[in-house]
Amino acid sequence: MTGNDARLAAAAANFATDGTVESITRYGDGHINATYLVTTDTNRYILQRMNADVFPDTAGLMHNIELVTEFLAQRGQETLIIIRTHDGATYADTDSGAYRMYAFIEDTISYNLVTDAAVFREAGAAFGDFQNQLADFDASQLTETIAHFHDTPHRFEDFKAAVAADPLGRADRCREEIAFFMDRADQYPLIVDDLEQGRIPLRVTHNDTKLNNILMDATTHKARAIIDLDTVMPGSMLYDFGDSIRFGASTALEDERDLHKVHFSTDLFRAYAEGFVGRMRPSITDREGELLAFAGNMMTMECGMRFLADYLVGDTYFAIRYPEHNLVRARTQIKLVREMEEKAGEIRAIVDDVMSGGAR
Ligand code: ADP
Ligand code: GN1
Ligand code: MG
Repeated sequence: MTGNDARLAAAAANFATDGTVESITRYGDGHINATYLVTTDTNRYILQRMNADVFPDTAGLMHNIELVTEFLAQRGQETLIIIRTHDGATYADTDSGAYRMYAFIEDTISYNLVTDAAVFREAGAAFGDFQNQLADFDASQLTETIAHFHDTPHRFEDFKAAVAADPLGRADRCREEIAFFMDRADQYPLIVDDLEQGRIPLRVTHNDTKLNNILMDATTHKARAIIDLDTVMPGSMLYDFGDSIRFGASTALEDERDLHKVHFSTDLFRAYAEGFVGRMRPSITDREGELLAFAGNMMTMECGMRFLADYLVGDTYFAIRYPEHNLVRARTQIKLVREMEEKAGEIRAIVDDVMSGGAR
């Protein structure tokens, strides 16, 4: 047993699992938490070492998740099930960090790439349902787990600071990519300003709606549960719509190195919009409807500048598998934004059609 195995075994032992732990292995493709599959002789669980740099207020974070999962479960929605510690706590503080455990949601798949538009339409419907379900959740109960999470102008300030500091001398290798984000500075306030001025409503949103944060039934391909509830906070539905589009309306993985494979698919955009708007149409305001066509651009620019900033400062935020990983990710985001810009007219026409009830 390695030191790490021993630490994980000790962490898992805090939780009230059924059966005897047989194995603990690394699991999934999240960029933030360290996720493990725990197998006992009778059951399976997810063990996560929470990222304390990203989420410093562990208690606040877990309280949010407790409230949101209870609220969803009461409405009959399958959701994350928190496995408590032997002391009844929602997480365990150990020498090697704070851990939590969830029941493993069996017989599901999560996708890193959309291979079938129907899956993406289903994801849209599930995230639409999520917002509808949380419409009467009292948002004042929620802790803001990451301040300014989708405040794009704020993200841009961080990005400029990273460029200015350039602690590893990496900026020279990505002047074009840096210029891409500098050139679009006038676009960043669009959604946050509307929220601040009350032109669009503040809702309870997921804020991290990439496709691998939703589990689909392995047999029926219907959405089962929305996971990764760490960033459920007050926000705009445009964040949730836009972030799903950023990740799922691409023809390639988020970290595809061959940019010839990376395209923005208007067919996939339409599929997601049909699913999401199909569930939310009655509550979408005129202004939200107008901004839907731009939400994907905004969230993709924001995520792209976050990846590039992280590359510049030495990869302190997103987990990487090789030194240029964050730069590769930033480049796919740039390619997607360029194509969204080229296809803006078509995207707008799809939104108008879907908003007026059109579906193919
Ligand atoms: P991160 O914040 O690092 O993205 P996630 O909470 O999204 O971490 O978990 C990472 C991955 O682990 C998910 O994309 C999913 O594949 C898997 N996963 C997480 N929780 C569960 C669960 N309860 N049941 C099954 N799979 C899960
Ligand atoms: C992170 O946690 P994960 O891997 O689902 C990040 C998102 C980014 C995403 C990019 C808390 O999501 O904001 O959009 O990576 N989550 C956090 O893939 O920063
Ligand atoms: Mg995740």
